[in-house]
Amino acid sequence: GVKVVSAAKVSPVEEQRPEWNNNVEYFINKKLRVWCRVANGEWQLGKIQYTSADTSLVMLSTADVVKVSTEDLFPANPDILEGVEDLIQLSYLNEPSVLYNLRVRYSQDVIYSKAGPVLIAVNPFKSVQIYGNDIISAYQKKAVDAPHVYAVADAAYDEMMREEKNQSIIISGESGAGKTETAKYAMQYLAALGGGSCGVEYEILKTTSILEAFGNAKTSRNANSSRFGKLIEIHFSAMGKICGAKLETLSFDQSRVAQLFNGERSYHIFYELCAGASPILKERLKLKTASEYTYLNQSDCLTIDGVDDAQKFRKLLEAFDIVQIPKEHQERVFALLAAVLWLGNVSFRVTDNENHVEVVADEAVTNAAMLMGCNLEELMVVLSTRKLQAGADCIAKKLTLRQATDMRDGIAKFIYASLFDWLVEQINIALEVGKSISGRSISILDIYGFESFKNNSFEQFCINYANERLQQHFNRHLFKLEQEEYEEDGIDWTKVEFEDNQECLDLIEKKPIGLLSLLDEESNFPKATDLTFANKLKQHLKTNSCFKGERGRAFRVNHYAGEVLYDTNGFLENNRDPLPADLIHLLSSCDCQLLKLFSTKMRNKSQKPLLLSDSTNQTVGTKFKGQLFKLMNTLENTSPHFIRCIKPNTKQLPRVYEEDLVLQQLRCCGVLEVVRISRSGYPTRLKHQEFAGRYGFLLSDKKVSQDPLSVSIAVLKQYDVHPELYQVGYTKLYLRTGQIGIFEDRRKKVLQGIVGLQKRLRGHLS
Ligand code: AOV
Ligand code: MG
Repeated sequence: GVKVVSAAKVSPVEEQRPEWNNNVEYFINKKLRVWCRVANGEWQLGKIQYTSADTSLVMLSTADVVKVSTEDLFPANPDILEGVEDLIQLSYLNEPSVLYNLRVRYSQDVIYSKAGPVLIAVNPFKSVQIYGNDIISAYQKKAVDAPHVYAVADAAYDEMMREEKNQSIIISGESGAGKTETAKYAMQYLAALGGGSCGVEYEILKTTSILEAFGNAKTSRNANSSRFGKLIEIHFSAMGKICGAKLETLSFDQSRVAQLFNGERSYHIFYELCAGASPILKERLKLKTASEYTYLNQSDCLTIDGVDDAQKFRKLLEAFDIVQIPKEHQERVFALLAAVLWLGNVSFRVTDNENHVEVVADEAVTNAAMLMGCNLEELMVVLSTRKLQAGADCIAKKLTLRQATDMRDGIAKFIYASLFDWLVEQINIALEVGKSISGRSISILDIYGFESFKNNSFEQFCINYANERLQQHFNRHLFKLEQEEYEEDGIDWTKVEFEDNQECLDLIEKKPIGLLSLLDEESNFPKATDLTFANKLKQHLKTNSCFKGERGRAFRVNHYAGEVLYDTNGFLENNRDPLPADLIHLLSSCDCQLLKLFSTKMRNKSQKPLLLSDSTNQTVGTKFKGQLFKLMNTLENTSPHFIRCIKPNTKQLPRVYEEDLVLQQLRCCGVLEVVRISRSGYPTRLKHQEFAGRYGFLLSDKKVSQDPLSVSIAVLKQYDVHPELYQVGYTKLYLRTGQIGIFEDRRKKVLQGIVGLQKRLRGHLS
């Protein structure tokens, strides 16, 4: 994971030690409280009774006395610092103190805190009364400044208006930590602040319901888990009014359409359609209940507690209307969804002892063909044979059961993925930024959170890869840029080395020997299997310390947020995403306008038939990497505002705060390190010219040489500023928090004095 260590390679927590060691006696004498890790691993408050070299006796608040290793003791903060807003304010920055501070706030329903520049949001798993118009206007009027997602959105807006620079709000955290909800509140705030000119803000807010219906699903971690990543770029006019938006998505692995794990669901839209379609629509789509579709009933999970799918469907129809998706398009979308469901029910009959099959001509395939608007016979042929070119002849080869099932699922996944991409396009058309763009924008990033299940597939691999990239962006900004600036300017700064996650990214991205390249290479061998792929990885990647080969098809990756065990089962197949030419041909012959469109797009991407051995065809992994790079590039050109969502328990319950789980998340996202850097750093930086230009006139000794650096130093000397409070770099002056305010006051006073004097002089003369 990401560890930030000082030059002496001690952890940030141990950094507390030297100071603390001299202080143990002090803590005993003053009867000050300490944190002490008791036998079950919990942290408890107590007072040290006695200490020897490495063990201490501590009396807990329960009056029990325990003997603990001094290593398991940390200074506790005084009562007055209980539940501070910003972790920077803590006198003692250690893990138990940070955990306790967040817990105290959480127990009072205060879910937001700051860690220096980063907002921390702890998921309440219940509704808390801290949102809505009154609170929005309080933040807008700057009547409150408590940490809040509204405050972050407000700061981004102000900075955009003031500096005319594009902003981004980057939300990260594990699956179920609250990213998507937080993103919605941020959008709500911006809509309130910048809305009113053309009403496009309502459309923007409504796109969320559409995207969630098609892109979210119930997983074991989150009943409304985003299975795609999104970056919504909200554009503002020069007056600060919203004038449009642009959506960029990070595609998802569509295997969920055809295959589900127990307890999970497919995308919400399928259940919503089945539950909410009107009788007329149902009749037209030959729609049955969700329980009758193999794609939906295979996981024994059809409903979500507390969610009314039928009502959600009505909300979706409303959203479609607001975003101006025409009714006939809506109908086509529903027909294709029903077609996907019917495809899942298509079955095959084995015709010989080599497992070759033909399609069973039942209502499933009939309805699928009807809904796709294609010829039934042709669909049955495509589902059960493959055309091969043998010299000048074209022969049809029967597929085996496995191949035919893959083909069927492949068509379903292709239709669904194309539908999702098409919807995003339609939304972008509806929200299109007007011609009079000012170029000002705020982007909100909400992707899928880091995932580690018992069984991790290609889907988790892509998700975790995206999070790995995002983590690097975070590191770069908060650590690297900071540190580089100090170092370049020759500042004596307790060097902060950090292990960033470059090695893990190399493992995945490096060419030609990285996980993605090897996957593509192996995907090109028709004979390759999951096992040959796993062996290839083990052979080539063993030198990378983030990689660990396991027995059989498995391998481990040491991600910044923890180690994940992947099963290569399905990697090749999901990466290939093959669509044979005859299928594309079939789709282009369909009556359905959308399918025609999808097939043309597919054909344009590659002129050649899209078969396995076609290396010019982009694989899923490579396409994903391309999208991710594009997204990161958009983000690179903005000033980032970071929000870290924390999941307080795995049960999705309110009022439950599992310390280990919270600690692990704080550690892997480097919260303590951020605080440490912000505290020890010099947040104000001014070029010597700027400083000298603004405060140089304060000098009483006008004989100082004219170069800005000497002027700056002379000003500091004149006011006897303590050396601890500033540092002089080659090009800039670095000041501790608060110093610039003091100089501004001095400046103002002197200027007022001058103006007063001039007035008096003028009065005297007249
Ligand atoms: P995620 O986006 O981080 O997971 P969500 O934003 O979907 O997580 O949050 C999960 C659930 O937590 C929501 O459905 C709410 O029930 C609850 N929740 C989150 N934030 C709040 C809040 N501020 N107030 C009340 N309830 C909240 V994933 O998309 O799985 O990574 O891929
Ligand atoms: Mg989400």
